[in-house]
Amino acid sequence: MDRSARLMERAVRRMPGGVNSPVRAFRSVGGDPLFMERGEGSRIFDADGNAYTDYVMSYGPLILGHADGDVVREIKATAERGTTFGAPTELEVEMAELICSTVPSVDSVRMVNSGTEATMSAVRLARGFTGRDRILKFEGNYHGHGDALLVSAGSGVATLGLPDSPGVTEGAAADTAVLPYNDLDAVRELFGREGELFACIIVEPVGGNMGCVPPVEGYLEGLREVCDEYDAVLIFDEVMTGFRLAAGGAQERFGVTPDMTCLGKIVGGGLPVGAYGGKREIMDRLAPSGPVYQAGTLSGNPLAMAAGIATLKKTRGPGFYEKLDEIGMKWRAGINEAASAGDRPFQVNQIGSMVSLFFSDKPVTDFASAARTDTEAFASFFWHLISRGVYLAPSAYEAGFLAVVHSDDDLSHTFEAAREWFESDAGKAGS
Ligand code: KE4
Repeated sequence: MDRSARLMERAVRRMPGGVNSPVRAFRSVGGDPLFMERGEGSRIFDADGNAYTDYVMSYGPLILGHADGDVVREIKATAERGTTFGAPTELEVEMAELICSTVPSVDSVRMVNSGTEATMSAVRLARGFTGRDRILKFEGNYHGHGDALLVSAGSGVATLGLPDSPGVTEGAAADTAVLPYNDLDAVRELFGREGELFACIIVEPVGGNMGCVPPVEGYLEGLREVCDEYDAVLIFDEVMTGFRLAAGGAQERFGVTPDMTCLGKIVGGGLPVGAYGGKREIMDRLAPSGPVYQAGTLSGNPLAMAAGIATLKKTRGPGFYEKLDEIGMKWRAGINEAASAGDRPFQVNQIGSMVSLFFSDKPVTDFASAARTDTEAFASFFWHLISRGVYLAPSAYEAGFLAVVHSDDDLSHTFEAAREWFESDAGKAGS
C-alpha cells in the first residue's frame, strides 16, 4: 500500500474524514486523497514522491508558487525574533499601509486569521453600522463557515435562509436571504420590497466556489446602485480574488468600489490570515474605536504579516499581473484546443488567473448551471490528469489557480494530458 493510503488509514482514526477541510477528502471525485509532502514552484510532491503540476495552489494563496525563496526567508528571519507577542508590531502597520494603498475601497483594515473570520466580522460590522439585521448572499457563493453565511436558498427567488448545515439554527439563518448569482432583476425585486431592512449585500465579485464564474456585464455596477439606493453596505468578498485579479483585486479590474472588502489567502502568503476593511466611517465602529466587537489572539501575527508583505511586494513588480493574465489566457486556449479534439460538450471559464473546465453544453453563469454540469466526467478527467502528473482541485465546484511560476512546459504537458482524455473513450460524449 502506498504511503498516502497508509497515512489516510491513520488519519481517519483520529480526524473527521481524515482531513482538516472537507474538500481535501476527494469525496466528489472518489478514491482516497493524495497526501502531499512538499511543494516547489509550480510543482507539488505527494507522500510517495510523485510530482504534479499544481493548479490548486492551496486554493489560491500561492500566487508566487510553492516555497517562494523570498517568502520563506522572511518567515525564517521573523520567526527567529519570536512568533507572536499579543502586542502591536510594525509589521502590522506595514501590512495595513500596503492594503490601504492598494485596494480602492479600504481606508482602514483589521487583520484576522481566516477568510471566514473576515466575512463573519464584516457582516457583523455592517449590521452594527446600519442597525439593520438582514443580509443578502448568493447561491454558489461561499464566504466561509460562519453560521449566517452557511446558508443555501431554495429555488431561484429570494428565500429566507434555510440552514444548509445541521447545527446552523433557523435563528442564525433567518435573516439571510439568498438569490441566484448574476441575476440583478432578482436583487432589484427583493430590495424593491424590503431594501430598507438589509444591512448588506455580500458577494464574490468573481464566483470561485461554484467553479470560476465571472459576473455578467453590469452585474457588479447594479449591486452598487442598489446598495446606494437603499443605504445598504456593499461587501466584496475578495478572499479569493484579492491581489489575484489585479493589485487592487476584482474591484480594480471591474472599476466597482464596494463599501467593505474581505481578504484572505494571498494576503497571508501561505500562512493563516484574513482581513476586512473599508470606509473609515464604517471601520471606526469596530472595537476599540467603536462598539462592534471582534478580537483574535493571533490576529496580525508577525509570521503571517512577514509572509504576506513579502508576497504583496513581489506582486507589485512590473508586469506581474500582465504575466498572470497571459498565463490564464494560454491555459484557456490550450484547454479549449485539447477539449475540441473530442466530442464531449465543455465550457471553459477564465478570468485572469482563475480558471475552470466544466462538462456541459451550456454556459455556466450561476450555481444552477454549475450544478447541471457532468461531475462524473469531471472525476474521470481529474484522475486521468493525476495519472499524468497534473493536479486539479478534486471538485468541479472549485476554481483552478495559476501562479507566475506556471511555465509553458507545465502548460503544454497539461494540454497534452487533457487531449489524451478527450480523445479516449472516457472523453467521448455519452460515455
Ligand atoms: P477560509 O476561512 O477558508 O480562509 O476562507 C473562507 C472563504 C471566504 N471567501 C471565499 C470567497 C473563499 O473562497 C473562502 C475559502 N475558499 C475555499 C476554497 N473554495 C477554501 C478551501 C477549503 O475550504 O478547504
